[in-house]
Amino acid sequence: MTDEIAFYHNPRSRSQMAHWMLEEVGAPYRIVPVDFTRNEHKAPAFLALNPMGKLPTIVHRGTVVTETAAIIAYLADAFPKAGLAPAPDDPSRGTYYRWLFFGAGCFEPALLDKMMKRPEVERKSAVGWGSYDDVIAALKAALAGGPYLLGERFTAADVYIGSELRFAMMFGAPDLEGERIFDDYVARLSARPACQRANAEA
Ligand SMILES: N[C@@H](CCC(=O)N[C@@H](CS)C(=O)NCC(=O)O)C(=O)O
Repeated sequence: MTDEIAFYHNPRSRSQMAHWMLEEVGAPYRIVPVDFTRNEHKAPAFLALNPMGKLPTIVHRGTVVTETAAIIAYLADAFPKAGLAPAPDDPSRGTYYRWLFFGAGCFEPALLDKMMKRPEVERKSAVGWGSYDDVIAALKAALAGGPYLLGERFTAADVYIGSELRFAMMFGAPDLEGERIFDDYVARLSARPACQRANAEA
């Protein structure tokens, strides 16, 4: 069975985050371009892989992986030589999981609320991400010890959270611009050769 990853990709999408991760781990991969304007992501062949009709999607050793955070975490484990995930018995694995899941379960929905101008719910205790302000404050606190989410160690959690932050700042999400801690973090991540290689095509 080939070790090459089939990477279903459109540079104008979240698959850009997976692209950076593929470059970080040095995985052998082949891009399968998906043209949104031609609705290729809703074609039966693609829906058979990902019934959501969404990117990113990868196929590795016969297994389909979808969901950006899952793909990033999967690649960190599948290519351990890159050292981008703490070992399962390393206590910092907990911190690592924490921020990966925070990215998918809190940061993304809070960000989309803001960007789509959805009104904040009155009972933030009943909403998993509380509020945009709480999420941003939590991220700020997490990065205070820097330079990365796990302190001195760069991990796949930085690829995911960092990609979301880059995206949020690019689109002018509130309370991020001019915040030294976010500016420095994103600049640090953007300087990584793997990030630059992935972004070269975008
Ligand atoms: N929960 C998914 C969301 C993926 C997603 O929404 N991808 C967008 C591109 S950024 C997409 O493929 N949209 C095409 C569509 O839904 O028609 C993830 O985290 O990967």
